[in-house]
Amino acid sequence: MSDASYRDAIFSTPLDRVARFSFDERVVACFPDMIRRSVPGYGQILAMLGPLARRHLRHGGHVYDLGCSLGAAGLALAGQLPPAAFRYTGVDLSPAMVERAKETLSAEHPEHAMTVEEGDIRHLDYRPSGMILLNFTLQFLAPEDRDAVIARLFEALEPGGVLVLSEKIKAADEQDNAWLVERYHDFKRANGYSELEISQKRTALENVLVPDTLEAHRARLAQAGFDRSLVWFQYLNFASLIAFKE
Ligand code: GEK
Repeated sequence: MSDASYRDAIFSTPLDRVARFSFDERVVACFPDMIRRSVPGYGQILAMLGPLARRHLRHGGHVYDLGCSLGAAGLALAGQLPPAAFRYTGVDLSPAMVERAKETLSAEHPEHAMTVEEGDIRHLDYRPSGMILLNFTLQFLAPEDRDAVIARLFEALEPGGVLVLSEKIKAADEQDNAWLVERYHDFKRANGYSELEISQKRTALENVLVPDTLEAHRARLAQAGFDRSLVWFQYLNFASLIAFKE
């Protein structure tokens, strides 16, 4: 990804008051490093977006990337598909993310039709789209807002369209969940995060990132009208689903 990427040390010093996690300039600067070291399977999920688009998006179809951050999904698609294959709209609430995503996409893939807009995915005026990506974004919305967003995405999808939904998840069984969370912390330790960083980030994300179970996700997708959904990827407590609109 971008060469202007710094190592994530946001939670490496004791903070008097642990800051609530937000997507500000400080996070943007180290975002590629942070997400790679803290989201198991992030790279594998991005790597499958091209093949999924090739299979499910008509030639020249439109792709929404909601909560696009620095446009990593757009970069992955443009790296795998020719310019005429798709049109991309990234949307993010954070002005700092949008600015950097625009710069990166136009610098790396000037031939591809890719735009990035600042916006709140809860209130967007959605255009018809053939593929919608929610890559680790729904989890940051308040739980009471999630049903309505998924229902609106179902409406925006063209027949034959797909929604790719990647999320941090919670296991329904408490013991299973504890095991997954502990192994996830092992994953972070193995990726160089200290005990202090792990515990401070955990506190900062409390009430900001509230995970659902896979069962809750699938029930929500069905409720919104999706004919079929399945989990196509899972690594510890991180999973990606694909939902089909027939
Ligand atoms: C990736 N998809 O690299 N509207 C728009 N954006 C929002 C909203 C909202 N209501 N709430 C949060 N965001 C990316 C990774 S990161 C995941 C997604 C993470 C944005 C927020 O500003 C941030 O950029 C993104 O959702 C979540 O493939 O940091 O773990």
